[in-house]
Amino acid sequence: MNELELEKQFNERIARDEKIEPKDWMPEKYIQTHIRQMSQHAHSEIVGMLPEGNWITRAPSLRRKVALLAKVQDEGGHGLYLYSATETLGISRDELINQLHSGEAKYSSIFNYPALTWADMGAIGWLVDGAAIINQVALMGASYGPYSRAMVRICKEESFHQRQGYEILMTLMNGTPEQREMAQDSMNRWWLPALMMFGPTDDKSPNTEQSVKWKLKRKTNDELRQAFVDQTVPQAEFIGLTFPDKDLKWNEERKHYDFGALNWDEFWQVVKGHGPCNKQRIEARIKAHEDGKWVRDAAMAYAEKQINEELKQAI
Ligand code: BYC
Repeated sequence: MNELELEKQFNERIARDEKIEPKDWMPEKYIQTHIRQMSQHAHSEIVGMLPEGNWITRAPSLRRKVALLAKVQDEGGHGLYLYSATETLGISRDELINQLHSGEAKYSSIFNYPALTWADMGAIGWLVDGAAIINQVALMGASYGPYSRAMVRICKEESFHQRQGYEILMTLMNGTPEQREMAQDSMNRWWLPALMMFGPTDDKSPNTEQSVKWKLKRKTNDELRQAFVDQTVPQAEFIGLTFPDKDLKWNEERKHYDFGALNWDEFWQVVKGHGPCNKQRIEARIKAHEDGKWVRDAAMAYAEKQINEELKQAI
């Protein structure tokens, strides 16, 4: 079968909502686009462990510490499923990690902002994981089987993360005036960066059109952003938090909330490496990778020993 016929069959399978599996024929651009998005997603999970990881030793109670520890470990697990799923497209883990460390691969802009107070653990769980869930629930319907299946488990875990974040903020909002102020300050700093997690507006998003056709993206950046705003406003109002956006209001005609323009210059600065924490995040990842070399070496030496022993027994 020639390339054109293969591509026609492939597009028909996508149209029928069939999952594409690792050994199936895929157009080269489908492979490269998936490697780009899935590895960016994996890197985001791994770099995303850093802002919260920094607060584990400062959690205000044993219960909070246990929950935060479990959450950060879950994010590490999500990164690992996603790296494995990306490897099924023919790229090695080493190559993926090198792309992150060299700055060639992106990771979510949101993790380049600092986590300054305990309330930020609430805002990250509620807003950042909340934004991630909106996107990832849609991605459960993605056409590439390993990506779509990874999302099912990831979404279950993210919903616990979101609730633990919301509960932290609810507790602070029921506390002293200083605690309420801390929660509001956190909301003021994380709300707009969380909205920018969904990426540029649709008219400025070069990848959306093709990714929607391939069912890599099931919704556009603006559709997801709007769904997130609509879901989050009543939750904030319920615990008494306000939004740092004077244009945020219900639009009866659209049956959605309107919201103000986002600062896209800031977004691109952060994406290009000039956010408040980009340098320290990458340095922390490189150090962790170097510090972990002995573990990888030991695992490889053990695997080699097992293979040699099996070979000896077979002879
Ligand atoms: N940050 O054409 P567009 C988590 C880039 S982690 C940085 O719209 P696309 C968690 C984009 O890559 C969950 N870069 O792109 C973990 C593209 O550049 P390239 C993270 C961004 O791919 C720990 C360019 O801008 N979730 O939950 O169609 C603790 C043009 O954009 C961003 C995912 O990764 C950004 N925010 O759409 C707590 C979800 N936005 O690559 C929580 C999977 C855009 O062409 N990813 N760019 O050079 C996606 O759904 C899509 O990749 C995006 C962007 C919606 C993010």
